[in-house]
Amino acid sequence: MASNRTFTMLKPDALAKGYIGEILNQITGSGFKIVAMKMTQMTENDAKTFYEVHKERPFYGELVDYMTSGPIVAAILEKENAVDDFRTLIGATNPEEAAEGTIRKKFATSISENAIHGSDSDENAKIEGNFHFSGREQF
Ligand code: FUP
Repeated sequence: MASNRTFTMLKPDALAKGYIGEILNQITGSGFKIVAMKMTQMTENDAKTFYEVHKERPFYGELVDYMTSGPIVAAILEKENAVDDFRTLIGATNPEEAAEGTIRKKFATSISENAIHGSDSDENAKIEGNFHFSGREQF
């Protein structure tokens, strides 16, 4: 059964450019309800753990450095078919390949500084949401 929740992070480049409001507006305007949210900064250990699946990839070190370089906004979002619909809303990993109107097309800098994260499965949405939020921070 498909879950109705996904997890997102507005990444350091999006915050540095002042896009929090516009991005959240697009998310809620697309039918997602925010059920958990915080502004925080990941430690090196946090980022290494969060992105552990990528640890053998050549960009892993750069990814960890980037994700710890400034604050992020983490959130859990609720909507029917949340994981897939949110992946559609944010667009392809590489903003040059992202569809017109998607969040990455509009706000991302590059494939590594790509403005926003969206979970890729229901299972990962749960793991990632619980990584950032305790039970009583999830509404
Ligand atoms: P996505 O699911 O679209 O966030 O993409 P991936 O899980 O494949 O990658 C996670 C993050 O690694 C991306 F958001 C940015 C970074 N990355 C790179 O820096 N270079 C790459 O070639 C691929 C991913």
